[in-house]
Amino acid sequence: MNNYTPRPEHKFTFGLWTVGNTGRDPFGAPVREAKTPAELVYLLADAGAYGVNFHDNDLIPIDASPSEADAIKKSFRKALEDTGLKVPMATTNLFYDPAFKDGAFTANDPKVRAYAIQKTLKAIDLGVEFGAKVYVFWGGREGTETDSSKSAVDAIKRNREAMNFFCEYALDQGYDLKFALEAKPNEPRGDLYNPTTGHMLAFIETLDHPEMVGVNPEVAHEHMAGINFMHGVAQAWEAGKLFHIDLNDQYPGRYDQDLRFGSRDIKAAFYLVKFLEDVNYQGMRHYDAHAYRTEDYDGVKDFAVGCMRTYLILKEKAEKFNQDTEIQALLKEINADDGSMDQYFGKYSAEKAASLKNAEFDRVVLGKRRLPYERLDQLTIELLLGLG
Ligand code: GCO
Ligand code: MN
Ligand code: MN
Repeated sequence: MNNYTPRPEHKFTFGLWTVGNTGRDPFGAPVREAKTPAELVYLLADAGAYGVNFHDNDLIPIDASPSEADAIKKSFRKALEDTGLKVPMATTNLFYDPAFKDGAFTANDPKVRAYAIQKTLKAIDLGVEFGAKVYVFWGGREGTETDSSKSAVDAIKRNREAMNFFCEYALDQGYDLKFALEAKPNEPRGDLYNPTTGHMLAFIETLDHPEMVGVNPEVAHEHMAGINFMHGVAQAWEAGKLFHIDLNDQYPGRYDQDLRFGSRDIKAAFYLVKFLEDVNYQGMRHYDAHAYRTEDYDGVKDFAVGCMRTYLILKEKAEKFNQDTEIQALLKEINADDGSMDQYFGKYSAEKAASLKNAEFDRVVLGKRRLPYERLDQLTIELLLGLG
């Protein structure tokens, strides 16, 4: 046993749809036989995960009869009891069925919107039944191919009304539940509304119960948008809104790849893990990724273990970064502060503004100061490459 062996206390979770992904893609048929939710629970427990999350229809097929649903729930519950795995998060599938081809909460057809709300109310009940404390909303079909079809303002208003409805519902039911909104710029729709975590954070502030709603940022989604994931996570964290996180990896500018965590941009993954560990993020480390299509279920286990090992390795690297004398000396130099400027910072006062306007700064000297970021970055790279 080494430090990199995933264990339940690390709070690693996977969606049923991740390890249960059969490798079907727009060009090809499944390459792995489907496993039941209970079988996937045993697989995840074997890999060292803490928990398993699901969409309503990952657990209960959309057309299951009540007796079929009961039987599935029974065997799933038994697998959870046998393994000790938890269900920290649940969500609704509002993208697969043809009924949602024009969106769910934002669809133009009011019957589709009402059905989407109904499906979500029932899915929330199902998640809570299995102990979920976080409920994720990912609006995979909440968008357009042609903006002739829909008012973007109406779409935002419809989405807001639905979220307000769910908040009141959770309060009414006395559920101990928080909501986490997951942004994605595109795919499966041509363009999705609220396309980044930043958009979501702004949207949340317009809700009736913003305190109940946070975000679920995903590495791949922000990388698809070509932006720095850790910055978005930091912004969410600073706002008290980092309720959940979807870890995976992604080359920018490509289709949604859902790669094993840290397998593409090690440096970005490092800064992310370092951030989560430095701020002592208490939430789940959830993987929303899937194994290559070339794998069988042994490979799926390799994939799951790989996601978690990479996190633990990067966590150790972050500790090394924080203890490295040369890195820390450089950071001290870069952040040197003799306190002489404190008089100008902080809360505004007319006196402060007046004295700042009279202060003298040597612009040329400021511009000449060397900031040794090349050395700092090289040391970071060497640490990641195994030196130091
Ligand atoms: C995707 C999304 C989904 C969501 C999931 C939970 O790109 O398909 O990331 O996997 O995370 O629906 O809400
Ligand atoms: Mn995704
Ligand atoms: Mn996701």
